[in-house]
Amino acid sequence: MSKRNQTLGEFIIENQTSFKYTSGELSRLLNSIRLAAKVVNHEVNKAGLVDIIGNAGDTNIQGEDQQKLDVYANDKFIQTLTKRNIVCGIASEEEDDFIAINSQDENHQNKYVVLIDPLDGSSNIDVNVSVGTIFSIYRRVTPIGTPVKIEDFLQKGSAQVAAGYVVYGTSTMLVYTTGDGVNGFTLNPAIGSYYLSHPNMEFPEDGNIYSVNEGNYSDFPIGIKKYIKYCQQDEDERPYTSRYIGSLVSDFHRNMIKGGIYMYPKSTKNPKGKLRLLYECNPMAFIAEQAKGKASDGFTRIMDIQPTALHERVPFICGSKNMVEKAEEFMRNN
Ligand code: AHM
Ligand code: MG
Repeated sequence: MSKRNQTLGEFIIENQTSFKYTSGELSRLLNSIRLAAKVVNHEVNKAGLVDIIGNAGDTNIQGEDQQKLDVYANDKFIQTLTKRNIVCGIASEEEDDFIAINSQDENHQNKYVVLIDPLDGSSNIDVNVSVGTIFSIYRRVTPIGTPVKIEDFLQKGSAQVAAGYVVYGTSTMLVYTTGDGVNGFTLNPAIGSYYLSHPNMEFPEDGNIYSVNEGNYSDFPIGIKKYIKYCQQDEDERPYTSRYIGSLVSDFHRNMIKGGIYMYPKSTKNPKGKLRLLYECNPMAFIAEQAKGKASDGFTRIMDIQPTALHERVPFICGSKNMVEKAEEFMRNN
């Protein structure tokens, strides 16, 4: 039973037995993410004070400039997960290829792989706007005790055993699911502990917020254009309100609490959409569905898409169930 004011550490231990593959390994893994997120949080909060903002000079596989905090967060999560010897592989949005981890345990018994977007929304870092970390956990499909292979990472989202995000906002929160609902924990920075502040989070079935980068409007598919016009009509509960932070985690988090829809459709500039199926869409889709919301590419359930490459992108529509279904209706009929 979840109790408010329970710490995340206590919650993980208490709920370990309700997890279907009952395993201390997943708990240890979640604990490592909790720890790395605390360290990254400290650095994110210092960003305005020290000269850590700005480009690190590297370009990632998507051809985007990496900022120093991206690099820092990437290193921190990889280090923590590698050193603690609890996963057999990691894939990161910031790394070209996956990392196979040689367990120091001679039997190589680790069975989980982690996919991570260490610092999402990074274009917001140097303007003091919220950013986030997104993670996704799968059981490997290749035999335990052998080096991980690409197929361990290219699994459908429906195979996820856990997913979550950290939002570095006005307060820092860690929100995650192991397939048994969604719970949110707020960091008390004075003590350094996360406390259960949002038990059993759920998207309202309907909402009145739509989040999309309307700067790309002229490029959007006709179904999305018409849906946006529908959101703006003065009828029934509409017009809806538009809110777009440009940080997926923050836009999602707000919509889950208040009711809303987030869309990153394809466009001429991003013919497959912008967001990555493995690092961004699948974990957010798992959380959304566990919170009674929905996630789709406009036609297909996100978690049913068979990934074919580590860094592939998909159009993403996610949020309150009735709103996503309405957007899908516009996509189908146009
Ligand atoms: P990133 O992984 O490079 O940070 O990009 C992902 C971000 C999302 O957080 C956000 O929703 C979206 O990109 C914003 O894109 P845009 O600036 O094109 O609206
Ligand atoms: Mg990202």
